[in-house]
Amino acid sequence: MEYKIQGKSEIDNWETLMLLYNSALKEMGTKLEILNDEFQHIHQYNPIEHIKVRIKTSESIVRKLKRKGLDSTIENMQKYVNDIAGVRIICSFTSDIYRLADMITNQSDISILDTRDYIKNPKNSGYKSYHMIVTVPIFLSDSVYDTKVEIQIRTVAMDFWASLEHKMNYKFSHNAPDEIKKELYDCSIMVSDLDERMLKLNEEIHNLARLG
Ligand code: 0O2
Repeated sequence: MEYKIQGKSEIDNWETLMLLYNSALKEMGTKLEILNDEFQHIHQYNPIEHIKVRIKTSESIVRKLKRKGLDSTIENMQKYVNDIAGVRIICSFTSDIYRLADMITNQSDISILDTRDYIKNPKNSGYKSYHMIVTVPIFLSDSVYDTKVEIQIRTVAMDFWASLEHKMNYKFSHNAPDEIKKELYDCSIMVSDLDERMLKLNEEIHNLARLG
């Protein structure tokens, strides 16, 4: 997907680029905190367990561009690397994921560029998560820049699985033995099962507590 930071003037240096992405993470972090607080205020519970933010390292940005057959220019970074600024939101239940995605979509200053539902359509590895590529406006002294952020929303169980799979790929340089990949895939089925059962259980607890 091709997208360039939209602003009055071109971004042509690394420092300004990083300033924008760091600011976009701060903006998104504040927005999410407010949504979580409002949800707590109305429904007496927090849909967000915790939030992790990160800026992709320069090495990782260069690697991604190389993989796509592109030169490491500031322009290509803005256009083709969607996850330089990344926010990971961890929830308790799958229903919270879709609730949060809707709340983010409803923010009038956020534009949704792309969504990928790896929960309804998991990757072959078993990877599950809900991904959104959004832009958030960053107001500098003389310009406004719509800056891209990748948001990954997943349950605690999905996050646990993805961390181990990430570690496996790192340790084996994406060449893990088949039996380990198979075992991890089986675990991803257990993760889906656990998420489904915990959601049902939560609903039952909620209903019983309301009656009693
Ligand atoms: P890192 O080290 O986390 O930054 P695209 O260029 O948009 O076509 P892209 O960016 O690979 O392709 O999109 P995708 O598939 O939505 O993945 C974006 C990010 O999601 C990845 O960033 C990972 O963080 C995470 N992810 C995607 N697939 C997997 C997976 O199978 N296992 C795990 N553990 N994480 C995954 P990076 O840059 O690959 O990695």
